[in-house]
Amino acid sequence: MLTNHIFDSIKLEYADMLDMSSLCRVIKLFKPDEIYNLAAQSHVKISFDQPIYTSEVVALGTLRLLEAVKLIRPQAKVYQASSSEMFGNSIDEDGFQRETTSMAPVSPYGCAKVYAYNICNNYRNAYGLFISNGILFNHESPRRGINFVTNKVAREAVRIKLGKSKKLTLGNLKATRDWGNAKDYVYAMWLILNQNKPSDYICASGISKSVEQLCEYTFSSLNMDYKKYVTTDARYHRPQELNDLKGDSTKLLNIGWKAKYTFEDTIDEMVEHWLN
Ligand code: F7E
Repeated sequence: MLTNHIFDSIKLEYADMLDMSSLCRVIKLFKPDEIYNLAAQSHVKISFDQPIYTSEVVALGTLRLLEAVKLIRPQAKVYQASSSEMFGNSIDEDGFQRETTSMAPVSPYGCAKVYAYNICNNYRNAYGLFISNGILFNHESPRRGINFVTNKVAREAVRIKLGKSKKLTLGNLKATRDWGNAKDYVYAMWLILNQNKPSDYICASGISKSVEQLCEYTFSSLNMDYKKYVTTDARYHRPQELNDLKGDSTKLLNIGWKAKYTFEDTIDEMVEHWLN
């Protein structure tokens, strides 16, 4: 298991974003100084199939957490996992999304994240709580679920290489994403919360690649031509697609963040994981 190494150093408790009393219970129990809200139904395509559940967890779940913090532990700092999905197809003239880019989400998940982002800013301003939004673009690692495109491609390319599978079926190959490494982005979360004042920050690599380019790199790293194996099927298409993402992290770079890993490092790490 990828997470076994950490179980001796952490204490787990049950709680649920749908159950405010459970959030109150763990906050009373641990009296945390820092709270990182990464809880979500985070799969964009699934959010079209389960829009109400997604919104309950992502949007109202965040509000339940903020209410619990306000009532029980107002001195805690709160990190909110905001998402590049909030921008939808809104792009600045130079091709980037940044903190000032307007938000026009194109999925129930994106809409719910916009609500969560807005209620965080509202609670920061109305009640003086220390709440910061990290607006993170796609960040990947071998721990990524295999129904997200990077790990789906890495896993299936390795299975094809090993003769365990014959083809990889995907949806939209033309969409572009700004893919970074989860380790760099988790450091950003900590850095964002450890500033003197709460604020909102973009975290992105600033480099955008298409799903097709992801396939090309992954298969060629295993000495294969993706064109021989990759097919597409409408069942993996979304009712509305977010076409292009590329983030400008200038504000985060100015407080000392710097990515250590490239897109290629990250995909290599995922391929290596499946090979092992
Ligand atoms: O899709 C296309 C798909 O599901 C990336 C979440 O962490 O990042 C993630 O959301 C792209 C899309 O991630 C398949 O249409 C093609 O254009 O890996 P994904 P996502 O939707 O960008 C944001 C920042 C979040 O906040 C989310 O929680 O790849 N694509 N074919 C496919 N995607 C999937 N999953 N499967 C395919 O077969």
